[in-house]
Amino acid sequence: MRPPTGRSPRRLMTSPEPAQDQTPARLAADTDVLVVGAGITGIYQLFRALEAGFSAQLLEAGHGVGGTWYWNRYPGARFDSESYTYGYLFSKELFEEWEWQEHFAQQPEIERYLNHVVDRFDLRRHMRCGARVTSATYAESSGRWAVETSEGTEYRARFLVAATGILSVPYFPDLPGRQSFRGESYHTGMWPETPVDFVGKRVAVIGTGSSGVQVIPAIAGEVASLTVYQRTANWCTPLNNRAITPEEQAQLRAGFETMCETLNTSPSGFLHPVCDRQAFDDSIAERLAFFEAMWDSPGFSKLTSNYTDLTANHAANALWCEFIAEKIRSIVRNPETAERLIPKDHLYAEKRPPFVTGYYEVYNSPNVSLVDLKQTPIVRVTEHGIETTDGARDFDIIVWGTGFDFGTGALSRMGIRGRRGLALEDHWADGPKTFLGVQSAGFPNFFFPGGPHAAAGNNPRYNGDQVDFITGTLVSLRDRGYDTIEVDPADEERWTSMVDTGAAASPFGESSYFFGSNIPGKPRRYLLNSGGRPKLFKEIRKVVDNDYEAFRLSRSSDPAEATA
Ligand code: NA7
Repeated sequence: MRPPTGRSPRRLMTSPEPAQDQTPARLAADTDVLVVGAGITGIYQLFRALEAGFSAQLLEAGHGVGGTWYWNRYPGARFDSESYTYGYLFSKELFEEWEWQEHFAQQPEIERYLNHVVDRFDLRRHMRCGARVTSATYAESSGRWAVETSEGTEYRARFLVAATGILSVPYFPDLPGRQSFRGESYHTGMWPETPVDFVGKRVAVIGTGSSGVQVIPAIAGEVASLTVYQRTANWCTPLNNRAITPEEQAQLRAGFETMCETLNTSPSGFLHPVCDRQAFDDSIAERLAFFEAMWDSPGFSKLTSNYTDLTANHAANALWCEFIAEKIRSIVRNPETAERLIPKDHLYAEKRPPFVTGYYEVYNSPNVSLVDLKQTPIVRVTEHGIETTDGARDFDIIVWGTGFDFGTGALSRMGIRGRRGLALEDHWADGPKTFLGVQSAGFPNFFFPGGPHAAAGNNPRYNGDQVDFITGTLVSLRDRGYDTIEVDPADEERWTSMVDTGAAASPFGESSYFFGSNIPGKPRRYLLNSGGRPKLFKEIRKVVDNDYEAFRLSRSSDPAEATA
């Protein structure tokens, strides 16, 4: 793949060159494509747009690139998808030259990788970090987006691509006194660049989702005391991470094409082999041996390679849960603590299952204790610590592993205004409405790859499909002299209905954040697409084959467009 280095971007036929003498003082850039977010999707979108010959810029709120992998720099943060299946696959050279150290890389390595990609493809000069988008307004007269940032600058673009992520707006529960705590307070999703010193400190961790259960074992050995505040126990299973051997590195390089093919035909974007049996096809002894093999298998294969009826058949799922419960009882020495760590209110994968390294083991340490918030809820945060119905404890540090406003959080907070000033957050007041998880009606030339409604599974794989689709669409528009594209409301309605009705087929229950249920007042709508990547692929192909009939294409010089 040829990097865009040194190419002079071709501008869209209708994009005027910014006239120097008319440029307002605050105008920082005027481009064909403006990308928001320097996460894995935004970096790829910037690369693709430049490669296709568009002028492009990227704005990022963080002071460095990486998105999720910039903000979530807490101790223990790492992939739970295999590193080589999560990274970019658009360039074989890149794949060959970057050797991941572990099957599930840790945050510092991931951040280094994304910085390497940015430099390798000479993207940094097209990026502006520390610039948070505060508003984005579509001007119908010019057919262009005007985007303002926290720096007080304005950017204009024909196409706006928000690659702002689905897990990028941290959620803090509205607990009385939260602001009054005088010690140090950190959210896992907004971790400071300067490392936090936990040594000898009294630490509280609130939340036992994927982030909480990663940070807990990572700091347990350093702190004076660690108190874990758990509201809902999760079905945690071992990540089974290990270093990638030199032989495996060679195999990965030699098998690149085959690996890509497997990933592209896997519904959820993993390499894990699919099981050929249902749970009750096996005898009790065979099932036990199979579950042991699952327990020892890497990451998400406990879901993707498990019995085919695991999530559809409650009896099958209950057997797997009982197996995990026995594992927890065998690891955690205090029987009461073990029972509190075993979920009683949901089956496996009804909530997003976390993967852990040494998690249950930490509860055997004398300096670690577990508070069950179902029995003794938090009453308030005090100046010195946390008070539950069982009394108060003092802390030096509180870690909030309390999750994110999933799917729509960032997009609803960016001040996006489409036709006739339509606010995206109003258009989505009852839940997101999208076509292919990339566009909404009433918001011409605005795309949001990696947003809600796309698929489910190994995120970069299907977010990459969306970026490829968007880039191909922009090229097609340019080739045919169009400069405006907007999805037909009927197709938005069709895709949104498909997502809503397909929610019943999702393994995730309504109590999972995939339905927005962790945010008070948020509409309970499914935010993924249970048709998965195959459905997304199929529909993208149909759109292209049918000459974009789901979209209205126009020229900004058309009178209808100018006055619409
Ligand atoms: P999650 O998975 O949403 O977990 C959030 C945790 O915070 C979860 O245990 C919640 O308990 C807990 N929580 C939320 N609100 C409260 C209050 N008010 N009191 C106590 N505990 C609370 O977020 P993560 O950051 O762990 O993981 C998000 C994704 O990042 C993950 O799925 C990966 O894709 C990476 P609850 O279950 O709601 O009872």
